[in-house]
Amino acid sequence: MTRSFALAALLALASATPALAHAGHDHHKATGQVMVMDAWARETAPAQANGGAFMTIMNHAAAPDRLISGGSPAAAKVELHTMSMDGGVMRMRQLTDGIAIPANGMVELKPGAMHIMLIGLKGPLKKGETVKLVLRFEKAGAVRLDVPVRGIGEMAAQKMDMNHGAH
Ligand SMILES: [Cu+2]
Repeated sequence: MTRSFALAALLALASATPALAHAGHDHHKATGQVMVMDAWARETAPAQANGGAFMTIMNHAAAPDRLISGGSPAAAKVELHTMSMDGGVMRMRQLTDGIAIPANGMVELKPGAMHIMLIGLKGPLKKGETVKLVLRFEKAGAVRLDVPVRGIGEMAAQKMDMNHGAH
């Protein structure tokens, strides 16, 4: 089951990615050219109030861009967070200045590091479903995503997908 799900997710990504890239080139040629790859959200327990979403954001433009905010119909609000060690304790804090995406560079949002937080979930994120997410960039504008929900046990499979996706 896990394997076929990972494959299905990979196929879904493969078909979704070119469309996104194309939209970026059509509408934002002169400003930002942002592409989101390998987006996924982690499944949540029924009582869990918040969820995390992770992805690789690439900026194909010669100028830096910045992820400034996000939104989702699945949550009351979307925040940009980071995690860091503070006196031996992992702490999460909001990145109120957004996340800089370097010119011709990429930023990886992943568990234990920078991530997107869905605050006030309207229901649990269920493995196999997708979550609608819009990311707003300073220059590239809004990027709309259908983010697949994955189980915690599928993180190894996700790593494999990412290697394949990047090359
Ligand atoms: Cu968070």
